[in-house]
Amino acid sequence: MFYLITGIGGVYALFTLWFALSCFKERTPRAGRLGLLASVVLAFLIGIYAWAWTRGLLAGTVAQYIQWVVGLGMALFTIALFLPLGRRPKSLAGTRGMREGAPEKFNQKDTIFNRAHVGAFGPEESKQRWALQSMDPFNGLYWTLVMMLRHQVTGKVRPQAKAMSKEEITADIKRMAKHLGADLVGITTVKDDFVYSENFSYEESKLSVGPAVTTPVDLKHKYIICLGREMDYGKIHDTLTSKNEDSLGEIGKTYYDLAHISCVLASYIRYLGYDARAHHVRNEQVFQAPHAVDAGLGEQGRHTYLITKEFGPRVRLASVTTNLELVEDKPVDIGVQDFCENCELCSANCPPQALPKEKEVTRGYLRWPQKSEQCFRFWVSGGNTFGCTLCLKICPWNKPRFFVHKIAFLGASRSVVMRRVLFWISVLFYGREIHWRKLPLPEEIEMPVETKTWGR
Ligand code: B12
Repeated sequence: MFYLITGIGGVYALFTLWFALSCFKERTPRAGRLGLLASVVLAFLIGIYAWAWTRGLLAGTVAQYIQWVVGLGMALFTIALFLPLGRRPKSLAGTRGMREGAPEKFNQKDTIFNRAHVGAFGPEESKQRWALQSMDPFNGLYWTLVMMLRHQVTGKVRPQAKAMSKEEITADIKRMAKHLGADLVGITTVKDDFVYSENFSYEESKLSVGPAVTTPVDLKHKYIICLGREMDYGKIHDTLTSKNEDSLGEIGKTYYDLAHISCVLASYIRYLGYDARAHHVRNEQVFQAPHAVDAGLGEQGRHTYLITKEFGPRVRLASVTTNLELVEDKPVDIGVQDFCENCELCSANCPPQALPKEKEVTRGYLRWPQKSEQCFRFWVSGGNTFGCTLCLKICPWNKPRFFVHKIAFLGASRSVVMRRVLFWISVLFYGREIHWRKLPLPEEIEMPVETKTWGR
């Protein structure tokens, strides 16, 4: 029993030390200091135990009995961290498992950005919606590039289709998506409930002056290829600090990466002889997150967007729809529903309180809702609040891909025991509150290039 206790204790002490060093590297010094303290305490306890054992102080029957209980307890606890415990089979049904009541279509003109564009919140906020997003280290160039890819989502289909089996072509497309830069790829069928009824047009809907101009959506494709791209941990860490521009720049960059990946992938499918359309931030006909849930990329978190096993919520999404026959992926149960029901760090830390605590039935699905107007108005209320990503930053699933975190999420995606441990580590080591600072709005705001040709 001595070797079991010292062995497991030693592994925990080393793991905690590794955790502490990782925390310093990821710029969370409080967690690093506490981790260091915990590893020293553990090492000290193991040292005392080893000393007492070698001196023969633990040879009595009671001491032996206690050692058995402690040793077995430690072993069972460690195994329980990785056993499939507390699974939610309903998650394996994806969005179908969340259906409740009658679904309703959503018009893209009613998203909060597009309402702001045509002046729903006044002329100043409609301009800020464009100007503030471009206040990044790249002077908003990525956003201009994405806008240029607005008209590259469709194209000519090659007349002779390549003959390949469904399995071969699916593997080929996934390989190509990764080659182009996607970190995650999954395939599902297009769900009509998550397709906009109409598309909003920036060019024809005059800035600050309603009404919105829209075109009906007629998406006939059967399959959707969902693409995820990781955002840099360090850059997202800077959200709502004096270095917020870096975080904003990373958002623009990832949007551009995905616009490029989705447009080129759609083009490749058309080259194979099948119709395909890219959907990216400046030209999309679908809600990305629920499709990604069905494609097995992850699950919806309390903050309403997708949490993945690989990067947590720190991913952006785009997609390609096609009539090419593909092999579908299946939704996953990685423990997010259970975790988020017991963790409210994102809603508690949302400055405009835009994340309600309870799930609600919204347009036919029981899911976590978001008060988008509150979120958006906070974005345009400061010099560094545009693109606020605090709910993502504080999410315990948002960790860099260091070894210690990979091990923790391997367990969390399987076992309820690891999920509870992880939550308490988040609260005790990283803290319950996130620190942020709002900067004043700039006096002059310059409109970005892409808006220059629109009516003002
Ligand atoms: C408009 C918009 C916003 C608006 C409004 C959000 C809203 N809920 O409407 C505002 C400004 C608030 C916003 C903020 C953010 N957004 Co936003 N947003 C969008 C956008 C462009 C359109 C969403 C939309 O049509 N909303 C209107 C209706 C549909 O909203 P809703 O009823 O609340 O439904 C939302 C979800 O619940 C989900 N959904 C709808 N039906 C169903 C059904 C089921 C079963 C499920 C599970 C989910 C689900 O889809 C909607 C968007 O997430 C999408 C891109 C896209 N096409 O999906 C990105 C998108 C959702 N945003 C994204 C992100 C990352 C953010 C921010 C973190 C900002 C940032 N810095 O990056 C914050 C997070 C705020 C929050 N907690 O939600 C990512 C999410 C990536 C992910 N991991 O899932 C997306 C997909 C953009 C992208 N291409 O990557 N966003």
